[in-house]
Amino acid sequence: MERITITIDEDLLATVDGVMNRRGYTSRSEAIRDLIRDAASREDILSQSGECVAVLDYVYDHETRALAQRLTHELHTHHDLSVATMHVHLDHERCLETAILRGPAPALQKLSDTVSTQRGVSHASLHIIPVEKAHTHAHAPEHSTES
Ligand code: NI
Repeated sequence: MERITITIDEDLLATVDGVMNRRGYTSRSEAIRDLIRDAASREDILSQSGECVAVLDYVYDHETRALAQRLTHELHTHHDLSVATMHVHLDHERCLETAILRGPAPALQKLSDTVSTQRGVSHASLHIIPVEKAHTHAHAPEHSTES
């Protein structure tokens, strides 16, 4: 291992200490290493070219002008990436949506960015799962018209 010195502002350090206490790390170094590993594995997935599935969650204010239509429009524009969406009416103003997506990781990240940067959208989170085909196999042949 190598020892490095980093400069970090107090608020961010308080966040690191919070993570450390909640997750039971014994040192800041250990906590920071794991946080970097998390970020690195997300970056790794983004650099892969294979097929991925993803879960995109976000909360939005359905009273924000035309936001619901804009979000639906984005998913229709990318219907090739969009598998299904679940909508939950959280309260009088807010809706929670979970969209299941499928496609190349960079395209999924881009769609997620488009959704999460809309004004009125909060708590957006994207979880990408690589689904490389382990092997190929033949499915049952189609029904033959010959008898
Ligand atoms: Ni709703």
